[in-house]
Amino acid sequence: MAEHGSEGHPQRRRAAHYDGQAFGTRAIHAGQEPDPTTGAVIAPVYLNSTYVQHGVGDFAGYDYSRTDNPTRRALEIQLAALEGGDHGIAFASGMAATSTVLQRLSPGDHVVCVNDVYGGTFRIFTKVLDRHAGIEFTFVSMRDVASVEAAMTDRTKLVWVETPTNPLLNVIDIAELAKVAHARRALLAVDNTFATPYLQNPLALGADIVAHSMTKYLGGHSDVVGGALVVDDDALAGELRFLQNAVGAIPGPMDCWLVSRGLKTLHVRMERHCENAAAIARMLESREDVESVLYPGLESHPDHAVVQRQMRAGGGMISFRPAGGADRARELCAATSLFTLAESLGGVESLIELPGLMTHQSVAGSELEVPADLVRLSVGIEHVDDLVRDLEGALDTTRHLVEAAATA
Ligand code: P1T
Repeated sequence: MAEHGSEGHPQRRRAAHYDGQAFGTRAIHAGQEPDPTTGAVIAPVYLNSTYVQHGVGDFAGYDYSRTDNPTRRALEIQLAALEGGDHGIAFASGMAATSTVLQRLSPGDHVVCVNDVYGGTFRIFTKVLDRHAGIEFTFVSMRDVASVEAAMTDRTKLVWVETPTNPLLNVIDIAELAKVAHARRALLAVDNTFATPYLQNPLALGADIVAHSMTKYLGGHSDVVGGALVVDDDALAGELRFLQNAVGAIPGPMDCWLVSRGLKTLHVRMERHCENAAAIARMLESREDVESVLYPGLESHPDHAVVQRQMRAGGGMISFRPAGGADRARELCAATSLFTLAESLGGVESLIELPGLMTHQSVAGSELEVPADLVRLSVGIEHVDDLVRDLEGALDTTRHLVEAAATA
């Protein structure tokens, strides 16, 4: 079995071939050429685990599907072309992609991580990788890069950031962070799940690794779990591809095909996610019974200047704290009808959740604990008037809890 995936399907072009094409064109065409044997316009789902060898070691680019599979390879080229990198590497989940980046490190190595991350990322760093791999983690606010500089040591090999962060939607300056990481010879990895390559391209801003949960906007329809890494550097890609094959946390061909299909409409979906979210954020901000609204597209967002430099729009995620405290926040999550109460994000349908008790339960009691009254919205692409009406209705029906909290 080959150690590394072969660098290409004989008929398939590399991601760089699509340089110069606009985002929407790359989304639809990169890696998605018609099938060379049948002419099928849509790249087929290659549901096979192994490939014929005409003599020992004599095969047409693929030998075993953990190592490489044409449907997965088509997706990996599409991902690379959208992030503007040379190499896309797909995984079975966002967490599998994240842990693969950390598997490059050795006991005693140190990682500086932003102090607001997806609860599962915090969990694998502090409950798995520190104990089993002996990697040390320091969590710091990265809104001021001086605190990142101060946290770095001679053992720091990696800086890990999400931006916008989950769930507080802080926006971190990627270009500044890259300078700080590189000054100490550390790599910068950016989890770009919330922004997507349509809104933000970390490699172009100096990052070394882009990580994704493809479960979210990339797949876009809440019907598949997957993860991805995109890098430019050939040697780094070789290491990550080695781990992809050696560890084996790969996505199946059907899952790859679903994400490829989702990616073809990413640009169209993101436009509507952003428009809808901006309108909803403005509505929430105008209400007296909402205490604060966190949305990168609002001028009131504390990192708005960074947003304007590095993002094309504010994205589809909003967090807010209603007046009335945790009791009202909890009631509110159950009072909407179009916004479905569920974990995850990035699908065409709108979701609502309470991070403190749901997606971020694993940070409870830690320095990363999120406010108990924080409500998170993943704004979908339904008609905005219906979404606004749904949320206004839920705010109105739970308003009595504002007075109840005040007199308690
Ligand atoms: O669920 P998975 O595909 O393994 O992705 C993990 C992950 C990684 N990075 C970010 C920024 C994420 O938000 C996630 C998953 N997040 C949720 C399930 C959530 O509801 O926030």
